Amino acid sequence: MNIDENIIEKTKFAIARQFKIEGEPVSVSSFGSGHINDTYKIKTDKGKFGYLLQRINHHVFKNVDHVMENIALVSDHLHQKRTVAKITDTDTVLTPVSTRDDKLYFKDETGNFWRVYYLIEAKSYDVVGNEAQAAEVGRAFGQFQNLLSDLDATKIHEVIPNFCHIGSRLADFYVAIKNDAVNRKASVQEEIDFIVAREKNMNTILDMAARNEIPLRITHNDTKFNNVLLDENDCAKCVIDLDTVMPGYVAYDYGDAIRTIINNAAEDEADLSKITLNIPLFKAYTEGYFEKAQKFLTNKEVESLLPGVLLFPYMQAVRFLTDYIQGDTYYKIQHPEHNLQRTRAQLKLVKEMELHRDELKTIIEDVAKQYSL
Ligand code: ADP
Ligand code: GN1
Ligand code: MG
Repeated sequence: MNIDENIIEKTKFAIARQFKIEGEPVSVSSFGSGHINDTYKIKTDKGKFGYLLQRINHHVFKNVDHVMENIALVSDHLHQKRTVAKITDTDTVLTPVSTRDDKLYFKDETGNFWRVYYLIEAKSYDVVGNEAQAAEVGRAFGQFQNLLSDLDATKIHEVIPNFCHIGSRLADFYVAIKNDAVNRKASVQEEIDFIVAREKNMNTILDMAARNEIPLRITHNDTKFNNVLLDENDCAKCVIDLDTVMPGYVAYDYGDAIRTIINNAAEDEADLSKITLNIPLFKAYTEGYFEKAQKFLTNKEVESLLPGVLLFPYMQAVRFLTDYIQGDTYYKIQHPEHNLQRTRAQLKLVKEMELHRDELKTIIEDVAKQYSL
């Protein structure tokens, strides 16, 4: 345990007490497998709620006020919409708990930022188990976008500018290569060449946007499978991880979700032969997604979905490799070569997508046709 972790360990209980939680915290334990924030489950000695404490990664989210304002706005909007529309599904809304002095986060004396959510008794999975789960997560993200489609986008802060902008991600990649801060460039030339060779094919969504063919909506921007909680019957309970809710294109959310749904292996699988496409899961997610998203999708947005699918494993590889080349400063890693292993896994996914491109296109078109899109 380093000094930083030691301080956190000692102060977690005190931090939990800063929030309006019922009862006294009796245990605070590490939780989840996110790559960005530090997450802890809090148990208390009384009350009907459990809580989730998070240390917000303020190196990634530089303006914590903006992050929390976005989350509160989205959470309130989702609560309101569900009441007005009398939505009685079993799913629920991610809800922050405020501090005893009515703030959305607590800043400790060492400069760390903390927040608390009500704990939702449900599970997240890194790899999809079956088609029912894929369809349910498709419905959850479709419904999420649908319920946010009338939220005033000007009220949302762009917490990480150009978060899904491939041009910007590639620019960062080239800066990392140029600086070669930890002398790793020479060892990843094959991966660099692979990325450079495909650069020109990755602008479809930005080109469509530049021609005003697709609208800017409010999107989640981190739609990996483990950002939806499922209950014991595999029903979606809640879309979580609202840190990156920002204006974006629906193809971004669809593409990032498919990146984790369609992969027969984990995002960071070391054995590349295991990274193959699970087409039935792809179809199930697409059907679930359209069930909810057909309410607002335009024909051009439907056309943008396949480019989104091809873009996201590529962009994720660019991001992981950039981090590897610059010395692992962004994502949490479990071992020194983790970001390279993640890069290789995502590049294998790109290759698989390229091979099955036509098959994927036909499935999207067939599902869209059912809704005359
Ligand atoms: P990160 O940005 O690091 O991915 P998340 O907000 O996604 O952080 O949280 C990490 C994990 O914590 C999630 O994958 C999920 O398992 C769990 N989690 C997050 N929010 C809740 C919640 N309100 N209730 C229950 N579990 C949650
Ligand atoms: C991060 O926070 P988490 O683990 O859900 C990242 C996403 C990446 C993802 C790759 C703020 O998501 O953009 O797609 O890792 N979040 C941020 O697993 O950068
Ligand atoms: Mg997450």
